[in-house]
Amino acid sequence: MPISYPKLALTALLASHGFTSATLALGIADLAPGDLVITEYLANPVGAADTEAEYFEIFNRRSQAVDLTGLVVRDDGSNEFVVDSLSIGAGEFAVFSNGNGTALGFDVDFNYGNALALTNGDDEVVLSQSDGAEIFRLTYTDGDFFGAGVAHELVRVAASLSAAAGPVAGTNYQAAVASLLLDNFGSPGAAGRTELTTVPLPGAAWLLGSALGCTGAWARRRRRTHAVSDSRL
Ligand SMILES: [Ca+2]
Ligand SMILES: [Ca+2]
Ligand SMILES: [Ca+2]
Repeated sequence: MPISYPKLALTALLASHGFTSATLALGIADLAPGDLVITEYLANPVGAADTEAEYFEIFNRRSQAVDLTGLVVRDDGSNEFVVDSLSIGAGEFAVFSNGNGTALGFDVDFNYGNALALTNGDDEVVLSQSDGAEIFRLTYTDGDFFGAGVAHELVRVAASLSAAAGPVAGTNYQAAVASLLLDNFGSPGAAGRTELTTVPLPGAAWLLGSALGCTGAWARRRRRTHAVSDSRL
């Protein structure tokens, strides 16, 4: 017969044995290729400037929270920034934008300012560890393949998917259909049309992780603004 523990009692029990959210949250160095996936991008917003309304979305495939501090985000040119403080819950999304999201009506988890641009033609967004090891690579050759203002949504978060390409060069992404403001379409912070899969944990680890996950202690998300010049749009 299954044993049921009250949530707070179990959390206190775990804490008394030295388990904390910091103990169980993963760091960037713990990740394997494909553990973080870029599930959506909007390179060419309409009705708002490219310099304030571009965004991309990261999905955490792991069944544990991930502390993204130290995550390097770059392209193959001069765009690059390092995440200074942000956590992403198990099976959750984080929205990265060069603005605050108000123009198109969505919430932003990390504002990278002008440190990175999503070129409307061809571009890349690479998520990597500090030593350069790539966790995920998005490559595209047509930044508004479905028309200006239509975000590209990943079709499926397939197992071991660590690189994906936009339409023309590849078929990993499809047109978003959910409405944003100013006749833009996308699902920043939500699955939209993307079919999700996550990496399962062994039973005992899942129990500990879900008990602490209920506390919400590690689910913090902070917004940061950076000022690094780059003129590519
Ligand atoms: Ca752009
Ligand atoms: Ca770029
Ligand atoms: Ca989405």
